[in-house]
Amino acid sequence: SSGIIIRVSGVQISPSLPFKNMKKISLKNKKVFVAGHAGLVGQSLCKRLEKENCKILYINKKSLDLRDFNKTDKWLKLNKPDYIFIAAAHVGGILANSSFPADFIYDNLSIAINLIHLSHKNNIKKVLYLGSSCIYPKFAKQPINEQSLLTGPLEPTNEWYAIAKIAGLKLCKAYALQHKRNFISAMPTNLYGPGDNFDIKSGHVLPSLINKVHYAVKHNKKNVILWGTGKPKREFLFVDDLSEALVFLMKNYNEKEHINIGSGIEVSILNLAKTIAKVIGFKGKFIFDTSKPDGISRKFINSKKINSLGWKSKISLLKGIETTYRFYVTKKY
Ligand code: GFB
Repeated sequence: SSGIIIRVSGVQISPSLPFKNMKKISLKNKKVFVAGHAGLVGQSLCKRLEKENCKILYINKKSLDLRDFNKTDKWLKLNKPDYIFIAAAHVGGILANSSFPADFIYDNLSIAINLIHLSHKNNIKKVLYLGSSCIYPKFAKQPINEQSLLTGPLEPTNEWYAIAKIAGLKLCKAYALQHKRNFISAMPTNLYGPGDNFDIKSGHVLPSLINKVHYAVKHNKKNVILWGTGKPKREFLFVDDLSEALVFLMKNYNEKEHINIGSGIEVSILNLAKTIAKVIGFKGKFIFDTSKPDGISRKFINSKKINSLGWKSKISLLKGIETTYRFYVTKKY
């Protein structure tokens, strides 16, 4: 074979392969199903996949309920995708998560069970399942590495969603172990971008604050209410950076262990609010509603593994918020 072989304690490592099992695939002319194409991740991913010259398959929620096993099976048999990105999920901010525990656990478990089992049944070549950084224990050592999974109790405000996401990544691993399936999973940190849910009640902090601050500027309000104390920290990743990572992993990553996708950009909620105020031009004050939960105090993930494979986030928080705000105002991206 070509290339130099280094022998370390009897194990052969080729320097051209940054990690074991590296088997590059091409998406060119392949049928790629983006489950959840209309969501924050799905919209950005479909746009990114256009560069791959693949055939993107998608289906509206109203036409196919992914929680329905038989209908999903029928659709997969008819459309025969080669690859699947599972970006479909029931998502929401801290209040939605704590108000609708049954919906969050049932919907996300059903989507994961159906799509992963049916991908096996229908011989899908490779699946990439999307988790979330809330799967990690509340008191995990920061920055949180992949091995911290299931080493302690979860954050109560999102444990229902987290349990479903943990089940999803374990399903991928189980089918990889038992049936040699190339089903991989990725754990992104808090995401944002155009196409987000800007609703004040159900949205995540960043789009909700864009909505609130924009409203305050428009109506000459002096104050904007922040939930909790403003002290918790979050790591924010712009969704187009995530899409780059997802395509990269689909092409290059074949390990059974899940992999973190973070930006390294961590800010307190108050500083996030100040950055949003700067972008929108809000000169008023932030006041705190401490009857609302803070959630986890910090969840900064360790992205050394994906960084060492060659992916890094590129978009700064300021640039990402500007792009997201432009979308919020113009609906154009
Ligand atoms: O983004 P967020 O709703 O969810 O809230 P999590 C992050 C932080 O922002 C919390 C505070 O400390 C909130 O109290 N916050 C301040 C606000 N003002 C607001 C506001 O107007 N709206 C919102 N939504 N928050 C989610 C999980 O947790 O993270 C999901 O619920 C998922 O399961 C997602 O994992 C990535 O970051 O706390």
